[in-house]
Amino acid sequence: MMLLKLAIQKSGRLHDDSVKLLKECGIEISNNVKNQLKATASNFPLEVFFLRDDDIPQYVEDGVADIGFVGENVIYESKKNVTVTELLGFGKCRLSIAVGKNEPYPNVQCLESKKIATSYPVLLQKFLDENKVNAEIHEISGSVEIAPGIGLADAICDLVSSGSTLFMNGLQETEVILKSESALIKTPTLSGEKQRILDKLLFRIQTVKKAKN
Ligand code: PRT
Ligand code: ZN
Repeated sequence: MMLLKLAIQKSGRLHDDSVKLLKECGIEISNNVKNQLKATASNFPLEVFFLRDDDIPQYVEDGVADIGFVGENVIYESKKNVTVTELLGFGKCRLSIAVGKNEPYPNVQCLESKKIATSYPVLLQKFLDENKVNAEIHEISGSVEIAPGIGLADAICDLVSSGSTLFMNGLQETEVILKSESALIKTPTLSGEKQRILDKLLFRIQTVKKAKN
């Protein structure tokens, strides 16, 4: 029996919505998925792998997983050769630039020669290049929002959803460089048989999405 291999986040902001979407598609996977590395659906030809979200594009590019559910921010930052096949409607956020709330920000040119802290150096560099701005990118892996307050950077580029983290750190959002939500990505080469399983899954996902609109 051929199984389509799906990678989803093991734990974190996308995990519950990923499992919920499968459930809404009528796909049953065992209850206690949190402590497992993989699970097989009982009523659909699907095997689910639980991974760090950052690792999902690589696994899908390599074909270790056929498809994955992961944020567009992670997909485009990774530069992996995968196809975004369907947007999933959860995990919505934006990748934005923010500066101190009292800093003047007339336009993007005011970032010239500034230090910007981010976990998204690829997407930030692309944005700066498109706007012909030279700035110094400081790559840090977490707690980006505190960087201006401790004198590590003049600005940040980080994910925002409600905006309360920026507010609590005395920052103002000045540019949105990417709007992101979770997406289904697909490996570059999929056998005909697996593509047919994927088509069935996509049909169900589209039906679930339509019912929500
Ligand atoms: O362990 P693993 O590597 O799998 O998870 P992770 O810790 O890297 O990621 P996780 O679970 O935090 O986020 C997974 C994905 O959720 C992200 O890649 C985004 O696609 C999506 N997402 C949606 C968000 C947010 N909203 C979000 N608000 N990811 C992070 N945040 C953070 C943001 O970085 C900031 O620190 O929340 C804070 C801001 O939130 P607000 O509401 O205060 O603006
Ligand atoms: Zn991650």
